[in-house]
Amino acid sequence: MSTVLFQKPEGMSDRKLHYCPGCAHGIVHRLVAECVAELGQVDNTIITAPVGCSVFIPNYFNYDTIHCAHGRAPATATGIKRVHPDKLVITYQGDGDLASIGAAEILHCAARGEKITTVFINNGIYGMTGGQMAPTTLPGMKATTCQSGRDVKVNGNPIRVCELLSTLDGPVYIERVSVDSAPNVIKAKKAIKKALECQMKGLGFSFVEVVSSCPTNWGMTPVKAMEFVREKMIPYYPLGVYKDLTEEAK
Ligand SMILES: Cc1ncc(C[n+]2csc(CCOP(=O)(O)OP(=O)(O)O)c2C)c(N)n1
Ligand code: SF4
Repeated sequence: MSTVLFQKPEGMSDRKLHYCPGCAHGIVHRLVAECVAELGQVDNTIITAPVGCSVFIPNYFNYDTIHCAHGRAPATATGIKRVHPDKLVITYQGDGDLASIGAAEILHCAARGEKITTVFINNGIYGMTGGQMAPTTLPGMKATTCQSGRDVKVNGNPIRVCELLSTLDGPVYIERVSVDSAPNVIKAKKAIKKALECQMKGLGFSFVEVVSSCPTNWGMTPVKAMEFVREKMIPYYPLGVYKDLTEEAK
């Protein structure tokens, strides 16, 4: 008799992930899949694929998937959820996708309190297109479009999305997490699960930001990139719960 020590969660395909070593996307994919499976929603989930490094989401999840134009996932998900209120609808978006070209989409979706869940990958850069500055690029951080480092006087200030969305009345649950360490991976999973449960209970819009790494475009080894997440990204993007109306909304 053989013992299974490790396997992919139900709902994830056997395809090999294409992500660079040390990229957070693969970790977050797995967390989403574990939560969906534990909630018994594998056959009831629809996830949007963004334009960005996670564009191949349809290869990795066995759920129904839909490709959205860059930044437009919240609008697409709104339509899907309104037509199929019993489905678990997730948008998975990078920071170029969500906080730049899609800023208006996420803002209005959150303000409307659409009963969907957004998983937001903040890696401080445009990964897929080769490392241009994102709305989340830290002051002083280098990108191909600010090679001496982001100068806030010229390039403007970064946007803290959790703080911004938590000023709106529509969201029910907003948390910022990271996957830089094993304890934080466990916390990230709890946050994603809680966000999905919010949706299953019909409470309203739920949002989880994951402070992530892009070793390739940061020009770092995977280990150094995780240190950068801890030492630079998290102090600027503090982890924690920004809004939780789950008790009141019951
Ligand atoms: C309408 C439109 N504008 C711009 C692009 C080019 N584009 C593709 S991916 C991308 C940035 C992706 O960065 P991000 O959303 O942060 O995701 P990551 O790759 O870092 O995961 C851009 C600007 C596009 N495909 N479509
Ligand atoms: S370029 Fe960055 S975001 Fe894209 S797969 Fe590689 S490490 Fe991940």
